[in-house]
Amino acid sequence: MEITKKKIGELGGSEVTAYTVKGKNGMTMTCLDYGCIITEFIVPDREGKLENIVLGFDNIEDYVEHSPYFGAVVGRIAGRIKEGRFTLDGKDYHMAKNNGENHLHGGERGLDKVIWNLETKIETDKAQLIFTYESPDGEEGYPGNVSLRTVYTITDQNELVIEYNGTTDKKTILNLTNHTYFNLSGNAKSTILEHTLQIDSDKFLELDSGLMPTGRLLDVEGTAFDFRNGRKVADGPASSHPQNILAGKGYDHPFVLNRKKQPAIKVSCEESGRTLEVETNQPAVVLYTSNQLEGDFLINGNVKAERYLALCLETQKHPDAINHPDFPSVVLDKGEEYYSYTKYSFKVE
Ligand code: G6D
Repeated sequence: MEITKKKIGELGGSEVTAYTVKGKNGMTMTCLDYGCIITEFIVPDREGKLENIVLGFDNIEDYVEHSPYFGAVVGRIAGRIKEGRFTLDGKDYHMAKNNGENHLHGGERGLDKVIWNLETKIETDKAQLIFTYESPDGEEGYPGNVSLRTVYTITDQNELVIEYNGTTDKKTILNLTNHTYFNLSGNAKSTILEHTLQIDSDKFLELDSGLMPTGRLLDVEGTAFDFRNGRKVADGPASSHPQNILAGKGYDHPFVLNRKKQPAIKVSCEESGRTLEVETNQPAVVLYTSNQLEGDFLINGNVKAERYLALCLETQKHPDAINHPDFPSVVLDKGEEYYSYTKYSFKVE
């Protein structure tokens, strides 16, 4: 393993640095201390061809101007909070409504838009990028001084493990995820519509027109949401199911993981032979198929932004859980530790 770094620009008077980790079996990952953003992820296809399988930019300005959370850690609360408000121990909190009438991905300046401290650790067959950030009490309207740690572990077995730790000095809410957009065809040469996706999930969360969970869990049986035995992503945009249509003709839904088998999720690309397997300790995963990825800008240097160019697998607790007592709790109290684990394994078939 080897790690190199280089300054790629400045934001708000602070330097932004890119770190590149190179494994011995072809995997190379580059990320920024800004938002822990994964900007490039190179893995081999079945012929050994090394290509990038994530959406990103090669400059910081494009991230600021165009990025829909490409590659970023999002939070303090991933997903939406209805009307940007919640009550904790009888106190009402009101936060930015940065997505229509709702709060999304930690607000106007969420964790994807701050510069984290970064230390590196290297061993023979793995390397770690250890990001830390002290989120002050009241940041984006969230209570508590929260100490955050994100660790990316990259191995010579072409795996990426993402772990989050969080502690607080007073009761708060916390639910982080990574918002990387994957496209296993390589260099986004095709959309993900022909990718095959498998998710070990019997239920998904019904969304309202604002993409907020209604609280109802819907059965995947007999719908385009049934990924238990594998299904082409294209089935979503082609589906007449009201939830596929409501999401902008695709998926933007939390799936409740059965947690009976690992990997919980598998993505396959017949064209390249690449596969991605996901294991996690989280109870849910939001599948987003880039239904809203449109705009007049280039991604990865030469790819025009277009819908269905990639898919996100945002492992997390259920969105808006603070307003749904029957969802797994996102409350973190003083003396408790928040911990989240997700492993991405890249293989070929
Ligand atoms: C859209 O609804 C989707 C979100 O799920 C996604 O995270 C965002 O675009 C990037 O708002």
